Amino acid sequence: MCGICCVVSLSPGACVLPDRVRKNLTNRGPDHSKDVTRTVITPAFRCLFSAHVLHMKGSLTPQPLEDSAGNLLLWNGEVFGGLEVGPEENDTEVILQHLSVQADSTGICGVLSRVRGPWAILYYEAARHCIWFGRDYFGRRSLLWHLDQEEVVLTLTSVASCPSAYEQSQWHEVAAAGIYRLDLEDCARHKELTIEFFPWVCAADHPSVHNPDYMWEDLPSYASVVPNPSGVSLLAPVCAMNMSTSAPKIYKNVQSSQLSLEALEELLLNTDNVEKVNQLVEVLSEAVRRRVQSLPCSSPSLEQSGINDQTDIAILFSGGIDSMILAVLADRHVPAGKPIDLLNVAFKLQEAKMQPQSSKKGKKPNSSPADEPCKQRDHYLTRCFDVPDRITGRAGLLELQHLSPERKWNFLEINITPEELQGARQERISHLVHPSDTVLDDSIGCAVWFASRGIGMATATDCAEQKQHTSTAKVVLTGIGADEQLAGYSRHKVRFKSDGLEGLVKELAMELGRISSRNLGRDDRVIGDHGKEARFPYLDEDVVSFLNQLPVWEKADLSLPRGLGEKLLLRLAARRLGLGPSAILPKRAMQFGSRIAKMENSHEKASDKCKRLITE
Ligand SMILES: *[C@@H]1O[C@H](CO)[C@@H](O)[C@H](O)[C@H]1NC(C)=O
Ligand SMILES: *[C@@H]1O[C@H](CO)[C@@H](O)[C@H](O)[C@H]1NC(C)=O
Ligand SMILES: CC(=O)N[C@H]1CO[C@H](CO)[C@@H](O)[C@@H]1O
Repeated sequence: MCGICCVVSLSPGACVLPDRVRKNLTNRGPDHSKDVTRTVITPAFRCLFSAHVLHMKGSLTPQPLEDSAGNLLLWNGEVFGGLEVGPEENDTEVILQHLSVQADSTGICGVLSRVRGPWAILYYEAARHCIWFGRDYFGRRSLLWHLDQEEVVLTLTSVASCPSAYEQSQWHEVAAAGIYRLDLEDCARHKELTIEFFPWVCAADHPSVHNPDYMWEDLPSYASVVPNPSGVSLLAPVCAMNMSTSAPKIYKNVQSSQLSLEALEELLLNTDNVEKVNQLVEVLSEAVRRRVQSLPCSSPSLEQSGINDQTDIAILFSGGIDSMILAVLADRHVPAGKPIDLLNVAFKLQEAKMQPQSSKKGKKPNSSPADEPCKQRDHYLTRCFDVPDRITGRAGLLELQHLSPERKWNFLEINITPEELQGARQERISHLVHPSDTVLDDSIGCAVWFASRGIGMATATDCAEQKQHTSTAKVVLTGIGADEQLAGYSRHKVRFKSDGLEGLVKELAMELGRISSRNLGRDDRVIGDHGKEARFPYLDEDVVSFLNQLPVWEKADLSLPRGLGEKLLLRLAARRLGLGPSAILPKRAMQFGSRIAKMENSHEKASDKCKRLITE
């Protein structure tokens, strides 16, 4: 994980990175910072490249990385496949080597098409004075742009900050629809920023569906985005979605229309299902393996102090099926002696309000005056943090302990009071979430920020005592992408009821297409702020290709009851992996499961602009 940034200026004024942006960038890459500039006199342009590196593994590779020809690379990504990266090699170096030998844009697009894994890139091609920038096919890493209203200045950065009230110009996400190139000499000659667009396409002969103009709003008059003149594109790393809707007539799923484990079992008897389920388990397992084995080195200070049960891997954990499957698969691949952190966030329930002081939260066993005695097994806990995700999280923990009793599972109860939420939102989260700005972005952004920070109460295995625990894991697995691909949301059922399979499959294709702008950029900015790296196994290229090639009726059957029909194939996989009740838990969105939505104004719509995100 890194913070990368570049300021391009055709104006005589200064070419500087605002301090506020720099500060936020440094959080993402606390281990090494460096600035490099490039200046050309005629025609005049200047660029400032600023890189902030989080050291993940091997020896630290400083960025911007420069080669002998003067090419510069700022790479915020991971190569999980596609290009050979030897055990002693660094992926940043390998990417630069590949890019710097390319003679033209086809070559550059070819290299980036081959990478498997998340990335955002800034690349300065010295010989042609070109800057390339963009994000991977799904947009798993953040990249924002900003164009000055008066001066000809473009800023690109992983994370920004909220504009203050008197600033008009907004930050925008760089659309993960392709990559972009600025020919600086050409731009400087015309005193205009012409951004050439190279789209992702699904097959070599497939025309691009993206219209670049539409993705870049509010351009000042000196800037434009145009298709690249040679019609070069990048080949998408996944196959196109199977849009077939002609489900075989005999395709019936289950006798009993009851929501039960027996119903799942019955479905698993169908041999056709078994094969698909096994394939899904295999491809997901491999995706998790790549993400848990490509690891940060342990931080030297901890190594010296001899702490050896340091955790490397944490999972955003609600106890729901998506996170349970990640936990079971991580257990396969994380070395036996290593603990795994399960991050479970809860916002204080208002109806069970107790002492207002946040410092006393969670410490006093059953001290809540008016409340019924706590029914949960953790007697220390007052009911006020027993949100739905906490309850399913604990049940999930029991299932995991049963399946893998040797593993040390650190179930972290992360309890957040309204005061703490407000403070962190104002000071940090609003800046990180920006330019995402809806009520939903606020809820999820805050929930994910607190969860991934990983400070909470951990229960010892014997349940006797809880103590404060801080997760040391630099890698955070999240289950995002499962609902979008396997029809987990209630809106999918609504769409299915009104428009049948055809409506459903269109909805799924649309949602996968916009997942970067809806979720991934935001989540990357939020998690990256802790100097940690978000990894998304459900968005592994092989997993997506496997699911894309299946017809929709094999992924979900929305005529079945809730808790069974949505994400059906994943539920079957969960059962196959030995999971019990969690395999048939209905989907619950994080903002409701963690009860953060309950803390706020209940009359808001999720898509409204969130007033709380506006800073003074
Ligand atoms: C490459 O170097 C960067 C910076 O030191 C580090 O974060 C990254 O994990 C390294 N990658 C590999 C594959 O060694
Ligand atoms: C889509 O699914 C149908 C039904 O399984 C299958 O016959 C067809 O080959 C699939 N199409 C693609 C492009 O994979
Ligand atoms: C996360 C973080 O450090 N955010 C900072 C971003 O920049 C603004 C403006 O300087 C600060 O107020 C935030 O704290």
